Amino acid sequence: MTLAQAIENKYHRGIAECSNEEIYYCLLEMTKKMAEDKISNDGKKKLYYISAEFLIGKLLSNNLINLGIYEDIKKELADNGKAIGDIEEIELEPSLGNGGLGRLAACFMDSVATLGLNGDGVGLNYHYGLFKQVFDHNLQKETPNPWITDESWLTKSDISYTVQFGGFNVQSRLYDIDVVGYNNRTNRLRLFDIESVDESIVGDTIDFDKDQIAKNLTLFLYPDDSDEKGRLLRVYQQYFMVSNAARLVLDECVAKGSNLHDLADYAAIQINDTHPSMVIPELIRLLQERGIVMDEAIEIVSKVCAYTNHTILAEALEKWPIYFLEKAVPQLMPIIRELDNRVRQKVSDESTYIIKDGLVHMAHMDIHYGYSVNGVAYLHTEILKNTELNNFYKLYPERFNNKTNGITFRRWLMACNPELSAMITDLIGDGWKKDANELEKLANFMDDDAVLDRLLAVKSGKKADLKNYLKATQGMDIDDNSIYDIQIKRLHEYKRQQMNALYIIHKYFEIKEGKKPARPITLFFGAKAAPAYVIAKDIIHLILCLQQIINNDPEVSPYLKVFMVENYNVTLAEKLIPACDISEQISLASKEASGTGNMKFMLNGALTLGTMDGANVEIAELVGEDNIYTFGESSETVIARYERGDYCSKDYYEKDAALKKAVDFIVSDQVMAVGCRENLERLYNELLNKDWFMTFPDFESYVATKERAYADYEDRKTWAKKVLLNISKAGFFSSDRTIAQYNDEIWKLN
Ligand code: GPU
Repeated sequence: MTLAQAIENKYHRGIAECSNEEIYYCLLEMTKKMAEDKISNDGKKKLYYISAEFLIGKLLSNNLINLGIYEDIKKELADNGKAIGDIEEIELEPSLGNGGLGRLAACFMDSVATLGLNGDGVGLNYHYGLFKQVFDHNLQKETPNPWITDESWLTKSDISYTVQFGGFNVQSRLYDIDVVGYNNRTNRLRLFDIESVDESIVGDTIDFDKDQIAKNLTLFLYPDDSDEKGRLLRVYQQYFMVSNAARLVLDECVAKGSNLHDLADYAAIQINDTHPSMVIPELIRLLQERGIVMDEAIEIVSKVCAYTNHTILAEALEKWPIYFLEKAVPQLMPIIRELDNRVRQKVSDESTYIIKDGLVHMAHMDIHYGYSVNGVAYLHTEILKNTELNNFYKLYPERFNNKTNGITFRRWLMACNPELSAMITDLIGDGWKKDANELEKLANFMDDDAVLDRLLAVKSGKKADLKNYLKATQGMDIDDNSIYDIQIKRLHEYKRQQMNALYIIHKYFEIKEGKKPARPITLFFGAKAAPAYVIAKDIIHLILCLQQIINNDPEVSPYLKVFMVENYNVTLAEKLIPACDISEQISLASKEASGTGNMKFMLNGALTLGTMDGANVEIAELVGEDNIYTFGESSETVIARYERGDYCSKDYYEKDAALKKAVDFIVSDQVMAVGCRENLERLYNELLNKDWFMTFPDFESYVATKERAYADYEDRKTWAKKVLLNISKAGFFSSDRTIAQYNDEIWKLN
């Protein structure tokens, strides 16, 4: 059916006579129908990817591309005076994730379907998802972000379970979102909700009554966990997610012929970080309920569950107080105690016990009772094996493996950068869309001036697009002749947006002193800070203050501008990434497990300015040192310094005059005039007295390397060659490769 026919049937009018809303809802209906026709349950064994987050982004364009009808629809719309971009604007972005972990899960689901594998995602249907970020007086404010409309990608199913908590029950309801593979089958995202959810308890802020679990359970993603009630609510959410997931797994496997003893022939469960870890005791509990004895239940579950670790940050490794679990999920505690006792009987190393000092260590349970443990980049997995999880590695070396992250090229190239996609296809054909390694063929054009010119022209076009978009949506005045230097990711001290801010101050002083850059520079930021993460919010405050001071200074703004986009999300990422010249990946070495933004930028022709951390290490290896800007101390140096415990930020501050000047500016009258004393002084003191993520030792090499990148940018032809080389090497970072490895080495579907 053409769009015109669908519109005629629905509205009895032509496309040109319809509003953008009407067209959107018609396309939604039409696409959903086409996607559903491709739902398949083929394959005896099925993957269940359980995750608290699926940051799927808008779905219309992606689904049209994966169904192979994007170009036709775009043309039909254009013929009727409509732009597909305007129709896309109608869709609200589901905000079911925080950042990298959730976006990775979404890319993985796309690749699982695209590779024709039988696998669903299982998670929660948060009504307000992550908060919407608003800037007010240079401060982040959080407001609710409703995204569910009457007609949406969600389909209500008839699946519902009673989930038991300490003292009360709730009734669940499953909603599905189709996951359309690229020219392949449709799988599903299974999102559980509660029947008794009550949106009316949320007002204009993200505060709500945390005691009324049966009303609030699925309202927000990771509600504020700065207080005990918030953390307890998170336990309720996690159990609700896994109890539903476990029942879904068992019911589907039984329906397919499993007698439960052979569950591992029917199901593989991937535990996405520790948020779903309670699925292990819950499955054991349910198997016992269905007549299987404890010994065998443990054995079965241990052949089904595999765990992915996404961080070495100690504060992110979940440990729940026993009394939390006793209160929320008392039925699990006897099982967790039994699992711990069994570890105690066979293992002497107390550091690996599940229950210690009144806390339940979720990752420990996953490692003892899962059959696979993986990190998400080569360096990360090495650090897990040799340092963080070394005691476990010694017990179970065969369980540890690496799966370097990846991204789906459908969304992160074909959909967000059709101009670059078309250029690539003109040069090497469209085989790269199914086999990303074919991008290597671009290396044949390294000395072709016409190709290099076209590459630069595509980039200029995307820079102009971004300029226009941000002018229209956020009122920003951007010079598209400037270098676009972009840092977009969650705000966290280890990601070191504060170091970039110190660079900006440093540059501001240089310009004031008459040292003007060869070409104007625009620094973009996009980042949300967790509502309770005080210093992260102070860093946003500093950046917004700098934006106000610098952009309004007629001496400086012709050469340097700063823009922090409001409410950074997937939709904005899709506009920012194709326009980027320099990709900031400046985490403290050893702290960023992988990063995936780094891969998206590389694929879209930005050069990386980064530390040797996470997947940056693999990017550097692939492109070679001439085609990446690396700087800073190594992960070994950093880990050794933490072990010695002798880092003193003040020493660096006293020794480096440029650094001192930049840091002092934070509490200068000039910044105070546009900012809040409390926030700025707190940040200043934090840096001076702690600087836990060691920005000061890397500052000098960061500045020097950034300057070198800016200088290199002026040799446009050499720059274009580096860009082309980067794109040609990006194939490795396709999530199709990552998923093929998960399947070959962990899930073994088919
Ligand atoms: N990550 Br743990 C998150 O986004 N959220 C989390 O709660 C945890 C990890 C990220 C890592 O920080 C990032 O390095 C990685 O690329 C991403 O997960 C996907 O593995």
